[in-house]
Amino acid sequence: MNRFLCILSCVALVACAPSAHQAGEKEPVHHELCGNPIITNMYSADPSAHVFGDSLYIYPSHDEDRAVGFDMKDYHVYVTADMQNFEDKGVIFRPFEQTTWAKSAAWAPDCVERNGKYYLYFPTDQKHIGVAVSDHPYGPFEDALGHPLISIDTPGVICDRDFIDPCCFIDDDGQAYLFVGQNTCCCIKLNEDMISYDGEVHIIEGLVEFFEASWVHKYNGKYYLSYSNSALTGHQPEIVYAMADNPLGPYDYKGSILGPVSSGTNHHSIVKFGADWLLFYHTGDLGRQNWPDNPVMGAFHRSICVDYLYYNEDGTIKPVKPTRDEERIKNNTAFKEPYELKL
Ligand code: FUB
Repeated sequence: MNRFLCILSCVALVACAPSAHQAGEKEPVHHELCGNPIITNMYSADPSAHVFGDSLYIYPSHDEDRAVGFDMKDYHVYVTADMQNFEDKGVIFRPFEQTTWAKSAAWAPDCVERNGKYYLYFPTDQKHIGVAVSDHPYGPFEDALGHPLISIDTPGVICDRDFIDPCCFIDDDGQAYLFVGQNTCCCIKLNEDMISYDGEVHIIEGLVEFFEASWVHKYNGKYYLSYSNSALTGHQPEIVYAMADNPLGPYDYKGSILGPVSSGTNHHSIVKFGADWLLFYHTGDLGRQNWPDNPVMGAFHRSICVDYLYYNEDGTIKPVKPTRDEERIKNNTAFKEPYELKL
């Protein structure tokens, strides 16, 4: 080949080489974060964050103002396109009013999208997991089954404490998994309809000091199961994680992502939004600010935070250093006057 032809073919090769983002595809956007906590209009905990379309949705638990204990009755959703403004879309589901069977403890939920429908998995009564469905990510949701999807006494379930904290993960091949439980991490493979499963309960192996708050995500072909470790072993719970080649494991324990937070309980989610990987979690900072004479109120008046999450070259996760914005804490409106604490 003469020199001219050689240069020409090199130029053609470069021009035809696929770029990281093909023509027409949008370059992922980097979002600046607004400061923690991100939700300050009410108390919110157990953030389950998902990207649907161009927006990020957060499905938290709703800690009631002035509650003494975990008093949660309904679910809100928050939506953002820019990580600066979080719109409260209001109540999307009330399990005690909208089901015939749920009576108490509407704790940490999760929500996923499949074939244009949205499925809200919610725990109640510390023993049931229900599923509600909607045509929109912001509801309204309706009980899909008229009974729980799975309960603590379902054959195959191993649970010696609360049967709570559902986390739904949909793999690239379309198989959906629901992880759930305290002390033991159980998992069921959901059917295509997302409201039934194949009957088998899998017990996840390889987790160290698993307590609660399981969350599964995928990065570079590997599965990451992160969770809150046990408060019963003499330390405050941390968010730790393990990695596997298969969603059902066995998992290989890796270590801590987030240290103890000011609320006692630790509960998180991990999601990629635009160019950034994000760790959502909660703290008791608003509760502590609003109940200065009673620091335990931070445990029941939590609020959602977010920080960037980074990976090492080998795929392990770098520990996250939580950030805190004093102005946002001071100016919160979650605390509703007049102050009347009934202990
Ligand atoms: O919010 C109530 C419970 O506290 C959740 O289910 C646990 O994960 C812990 O955050």
